[in-house]
Amino acid sequence: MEEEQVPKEEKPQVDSPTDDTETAQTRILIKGGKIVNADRAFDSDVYIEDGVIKQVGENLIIPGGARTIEAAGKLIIPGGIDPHTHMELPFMGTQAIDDFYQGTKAALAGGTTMIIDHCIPVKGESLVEAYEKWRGKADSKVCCDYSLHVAITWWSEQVEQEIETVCKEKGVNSFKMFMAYKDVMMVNDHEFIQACKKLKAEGALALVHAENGDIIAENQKKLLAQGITGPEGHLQSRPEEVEQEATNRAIMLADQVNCPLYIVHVMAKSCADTIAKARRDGKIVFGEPIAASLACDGTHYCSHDWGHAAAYVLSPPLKTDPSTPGYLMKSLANGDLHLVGTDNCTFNSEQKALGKGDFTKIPNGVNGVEDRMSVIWEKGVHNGIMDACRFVAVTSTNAAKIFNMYPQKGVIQAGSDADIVIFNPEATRVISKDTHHQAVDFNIFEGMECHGVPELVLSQGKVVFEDGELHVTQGAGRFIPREVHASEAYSRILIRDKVRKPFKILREGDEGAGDGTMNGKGGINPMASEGDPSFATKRGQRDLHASSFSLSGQQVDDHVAPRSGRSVLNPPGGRSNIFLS
Ligand code: URQ
Ligand code: ZN
Ligand code: ZN
Repeated sequence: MEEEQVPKEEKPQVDSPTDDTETAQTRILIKGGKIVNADRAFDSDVYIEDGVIKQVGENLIIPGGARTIEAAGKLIIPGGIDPHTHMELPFMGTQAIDDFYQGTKAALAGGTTMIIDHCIPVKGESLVEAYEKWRGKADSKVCCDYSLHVAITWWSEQVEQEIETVCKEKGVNSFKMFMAYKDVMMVNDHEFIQACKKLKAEGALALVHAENGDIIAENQKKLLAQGITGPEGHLQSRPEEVEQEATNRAIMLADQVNCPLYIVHVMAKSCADTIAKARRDGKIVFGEPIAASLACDGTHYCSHDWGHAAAYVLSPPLKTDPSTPGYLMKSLANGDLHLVGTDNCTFNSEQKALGKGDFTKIPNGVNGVEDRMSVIWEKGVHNGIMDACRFVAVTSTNAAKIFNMYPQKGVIQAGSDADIVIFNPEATRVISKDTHHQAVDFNIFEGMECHGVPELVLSQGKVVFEDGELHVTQGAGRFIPREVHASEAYSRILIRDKVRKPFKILREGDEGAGDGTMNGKGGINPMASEGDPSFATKRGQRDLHASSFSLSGQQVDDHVAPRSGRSVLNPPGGRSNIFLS
């Protein structure tokens, strides 16, 4: 990895440090701060060596030569993990302007020390070849650690086989499907189901962009035909129910094949509620709002300044209901939603102008990767919706757990990577395109004053941001491989495999009919009433819990000869109430 060619205006990074500088760089003691992990906050010091947290505690005994950083009054938090970015994505006839270098540099400046980006094969393209291509783009540019979701934009036996290869050989455990972008990235329900079946078989997580791509295409045609060509057309082509229907459909389909599901960029109140209800029903689904949906609304699309309105175009669109950001933030705080992404996919004003006269050609995407941490602190913690521990959970720890990188990532503890932010909760900063480190010439949070400022950032144990200055090295970031079967998603899935069994009704003439059991072939018929001969019990014995009949007198299944050795599968919902062993 070559040293970064630092443009003149930037402070030269530490070049060829002498021995003691090298030691100071690799040995760091952070003193006097308050460590905030997802589970608790406590006063303690942190000792770091060679990129790893070696000790957490007070009065630490450490080797000589360490640099001491005083952090009294500051919070020591795990580096942010942004689970949803698209650096230099080729999209809608152009390419996202923030590449893997500038995008990760900006991430570090904002306190995010890892991104999970997307490898998106075009339809018909090999997933493995696309993966290698994306690695080739990113590895030499990233300034912080990263990983990749791989998109499934088409379906075939080859795709099915390559999913296995990507899981087993490329360190990827998360795959994205789009229900929108018809004819470009969209998969239909059959393809979505097949993909979920395969992902479940491999122990991987299905991510979904949930919008109904077919009705969007219809709406786009209708609106253009009516002469509505501005960014307000984007908003009207994708009303909230277009997102909510697809959210519900994706949850149902994935659950039917017992595949864990992750809904990206949750933009609507009704979608947060749909996810919450699904989880209450026992489904394994995670919801990811983004910084944009937690801090902005869709009134911008009606701006008379075309460029301003177009800058907010992303899909699903921001909602015009001004209570949406607060509602989503409360859903995030209470656990209905789980972690914050940004969907950082930036296009400059002249790129957005590709859609002048036709809103369907406005490249979709906004910024967020640099400002996410401060925006969530301001809108979530500073105004009392969540506490600091929940902030760490939703900006770092939950991503580490869901994508199977915990505790290497997402926590301040011995043995974890030294991706650490010294965070000043009382400091403020005003967000602006004029001061941000991103390449894009617009910032959707322009002018927003935020409490909660990263003052110093460590990436792999090296100081990469301090006193407002970046000291990054292009290509220093690593690709972080992720094993399948993340327990956050799969611990229950595997149990459900055992419990969720279909039942079979045996009818007159069927083999085993009339003996009251399901002939060992099916679960107990939950619809059978006590008088029904198929009111089965296991091995012909009475299920004292299944009905109120007493032990004395004629019994509903006296005609059933006691049987031994026959086991029946459990009824839907598990083996509760089965008295029998
Ligand atoms: O859909 C996505 O997540 C990508 C293509 C970014 N653009 C967007 O509008 N969300
Ligand atoms: Zn999307
Ligand atoms: Zn995205």
